[in-house]
Amino acid sequence: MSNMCLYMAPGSCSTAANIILEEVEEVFEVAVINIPAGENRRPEYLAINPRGTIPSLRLRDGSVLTDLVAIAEWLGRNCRRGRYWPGHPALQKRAQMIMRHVTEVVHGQGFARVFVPEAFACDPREAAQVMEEGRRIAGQALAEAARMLDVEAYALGAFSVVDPILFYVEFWADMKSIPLPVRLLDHYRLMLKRDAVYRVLREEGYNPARLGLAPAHESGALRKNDNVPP
Ligand SMILES: N[C@@H](CCC(=O)N[C@@H](CS)C(=O)NCC(=O)O)C(=O)O
Repeated sequence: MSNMCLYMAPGSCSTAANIILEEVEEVFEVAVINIPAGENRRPEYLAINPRGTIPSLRLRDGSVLTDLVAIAEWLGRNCRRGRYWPGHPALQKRAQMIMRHVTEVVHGQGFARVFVPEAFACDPREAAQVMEEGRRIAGQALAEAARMLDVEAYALGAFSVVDPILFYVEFWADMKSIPLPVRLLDHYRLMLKRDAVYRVLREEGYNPARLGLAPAHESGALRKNDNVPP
């Protein structure tokens, strides 16, 4: 059996999968897919992931996971004796809810418009407007995400695979100067202190010392005694 292989692009949502693989201390290979050069639409990659998206994770038995949430849950459940996947069914449900909100709404509805406005605009002249709309949607969805988290520290209290998923959109918000709610800025800074996060950011070409410096956006913040959904 061969090592796992992560198909990724530096600075993309695959950063979350890269961090999780480091956190669970798996030995894995990396295949960099150059999206601007169209490598994700070539037959070789479409044979691995017919949707042409990254990340994809080839497991040791040769099967492939082609969705970030599925990758996170699989690694959480199956590596390091499941220590980064919550044991309680209510927390598992919350983990799913937060990860889906991040990938489908914050990323899929918000940041996708910021990074690939042409996918949402019929007329190229509308690109600037679509990007602005994307920033607004991302900001609002990040405020909603802040309200889904445990009040302190990591998303579910203890560190789990949910945290790197949340991290990648916090990182994008930082890159794009979209202010983070206080709760997310605290979470982002906490994540930046983790060894695995530091290593992955360096490997992907970023300087962690320059990140997390922007001030927080107050609305959407959670205080210690606010209600948290079960
Ligand atoms: N829901 C998918 C979305 C992945 C996604 O959109 N990845 C982007 C990079 S961040 C991508 O592959 N873009 C290239 C394309 O869609 O052609 C997942 O969670 O894996």
